[in-house]
Amino acid sequence: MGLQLPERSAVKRLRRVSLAALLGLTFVLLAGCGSETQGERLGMPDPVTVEGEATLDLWQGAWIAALATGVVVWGLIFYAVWKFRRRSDDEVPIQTRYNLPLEIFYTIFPIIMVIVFFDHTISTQNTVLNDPDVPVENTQYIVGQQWQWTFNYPDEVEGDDGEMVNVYEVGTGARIPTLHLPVDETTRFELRSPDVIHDFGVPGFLIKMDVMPGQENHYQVTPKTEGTYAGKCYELCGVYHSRMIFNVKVESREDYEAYLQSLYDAGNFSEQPICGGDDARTQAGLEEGEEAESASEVANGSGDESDDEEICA
Ligand SMILES: [Cu+2]
Repeated sequence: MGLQLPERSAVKRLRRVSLAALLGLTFVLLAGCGSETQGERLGMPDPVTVEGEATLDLWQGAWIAALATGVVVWGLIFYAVWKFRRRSDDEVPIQTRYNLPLEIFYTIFPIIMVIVFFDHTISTQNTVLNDPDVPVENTQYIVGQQWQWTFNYPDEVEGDDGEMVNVYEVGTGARIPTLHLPVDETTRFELRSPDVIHDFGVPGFLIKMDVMPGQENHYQVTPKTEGTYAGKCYELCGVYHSRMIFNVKVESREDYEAYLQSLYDAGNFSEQPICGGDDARTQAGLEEGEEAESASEVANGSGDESDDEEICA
């Protein structure tokens, strides 16, 4: 017995499927217009940085393109299923067919799509990693160490001897550190690790990046609004990985400078950015005295290093 569908119900079903596909496409296209809710952002958090908006555009654009392609493909599948169905028990539909224009289309079009996706990805990547049109106003050295973060602000505060010094905050398992950022200024994060791979990210930045020993990774953010945001390590980096949480405070330039000065006043300053705090390279299970030298001692001990890029090398 062959499959025979009553003509009328099949037509109705096709209409219903087409209508559903059209509604779906309309919803998706409209979703790109507002971006006020997480649904409209297709699951992305609300971007708090200029760079995050570029990432959101890429995300939404890619989904719209992918879903539009899906609708065309599904439409063609249903059309082919309907048009070339077996019409009677005695008939076997033609099994081979070719259509040269169609074959050229489905070969060339995906290639064009990949090129367009690639182009948009590269331009967004350039924006979030190092936009040549946007001058970097602040550089911060972010060190991920087992199992907390050290935030360095090099050459930001004038020391008592008139030299600009680096000020820093070291987080510990018991004290969650706060990274301070001036609003409406572009800050570049230089990511360093003295031990294992960590991953530095804040959901509202719409970017996270591995912090790898021996690798100088970086990205930049331009926060748009003042506020406090939560961040964490996104790479399972050891037994106390879950303690690698931190806060980000976006504030005015005056508050930012006052905070940096408070770090200096508290004695948290050095000539060069420090590579992790006292907890760095402290491994659970090691006997007392067997522990590796703290990374800050390592960094401070090699005080004649003048190149900032040497940090955690
Ligand atoms: Cu980590």
